Amino acid sequence: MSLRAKSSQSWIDCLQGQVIATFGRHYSVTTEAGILSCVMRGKKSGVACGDQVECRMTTQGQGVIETIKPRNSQFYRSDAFKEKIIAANVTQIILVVAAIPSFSEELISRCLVAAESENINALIVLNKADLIQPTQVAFDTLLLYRELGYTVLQLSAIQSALTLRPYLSGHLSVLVGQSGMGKSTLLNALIPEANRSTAAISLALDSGSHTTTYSQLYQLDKSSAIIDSPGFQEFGLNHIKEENLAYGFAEFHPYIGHCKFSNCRHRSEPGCAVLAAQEEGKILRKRLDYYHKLLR
Ligand SMILES: Nc1nc2c(ncn2[C@@H]2O[C@H](COP(=O)(O)OP(=O)(O)O)[C@@H](O)[C@H]2O)c(=O)[nH]1
Ligand SMILES: [Mg+2]
Ligand SMILES: [Zn+2]
Repeated sequence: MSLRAKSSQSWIDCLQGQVIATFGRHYSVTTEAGILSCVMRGKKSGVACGDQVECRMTTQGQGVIETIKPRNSQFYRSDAFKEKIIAANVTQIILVVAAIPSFSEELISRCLVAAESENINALIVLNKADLIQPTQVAFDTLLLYRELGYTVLQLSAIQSALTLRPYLSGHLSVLVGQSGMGKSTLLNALIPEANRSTAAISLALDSGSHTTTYSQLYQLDKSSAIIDSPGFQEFGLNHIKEENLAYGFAEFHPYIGHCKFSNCRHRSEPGCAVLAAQEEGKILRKRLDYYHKLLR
């Protein structure tokens, strides 16, 4: 075979695709040749739903991911041992909370820090609004996030998800939050044919069960898609470098870069613009304290 023919052959073999589901180390990739069930070259992990990849078909319906293209964003969480990528290239996280089972405020704060530090838009959905009394209480506890400028949408996924629909337009969104909050129910309301499995919550344990075991991306229309992800109960931020942590706080943004020292960590340094903003009442004491807590 001539060199020329060989190179054009490898060009034909190479397919552009997007990862739409991750099952352990197996990935579904949509390509112009249809959906391929792929593994990653060299059995490496770290492929995520939303990744743009180059892959090669090996046999009918199967392939190998050769490369992951540079990501526009990566939404990570860490546990004690390592970082776990939740989704790649998302432009928006939809943080799903509900009054029952109860949600963790700490988890919300941490998710928002992770989103902000990657420049990902964040939206809070207070689901199960049909549970009127407890939802009212939950809505009040979300006041801080509304004050910070985050939208908090109340809806009942078992009734309708229509109020959420306009916020999804033009975005690659990912549903995140604790198990049992109703992420999969919400996804089914948006895309009935998705048929995601959902599970009853345990009132005794005040928690949901991990029914969703893999992430999957669903196209809503030409320019919008949404990913359902398994729930989590902890959200570590070890993956965020100390010098980037302040970016996790949206309201700090106007002041970052205006401190006297370029490596300012906004603890007690002289000439710190962030500390000055807090003293002028432009940053809540509570948020600065929370930043310091995470810094430690
Ligand atoms: N009352 C009520 N229950 C809901 C609503 N949405 C979901 N659920 C219930 O909450 C439980 C957990 O839902 P699921 O979608 O599996 O949560 P996920 O773990 O976040 O994906 C299921 O029993 C759902 O029927 C809602 O809007 N109202
Ligand atoms: Mg689920
Ligand atoms: Zn500073």
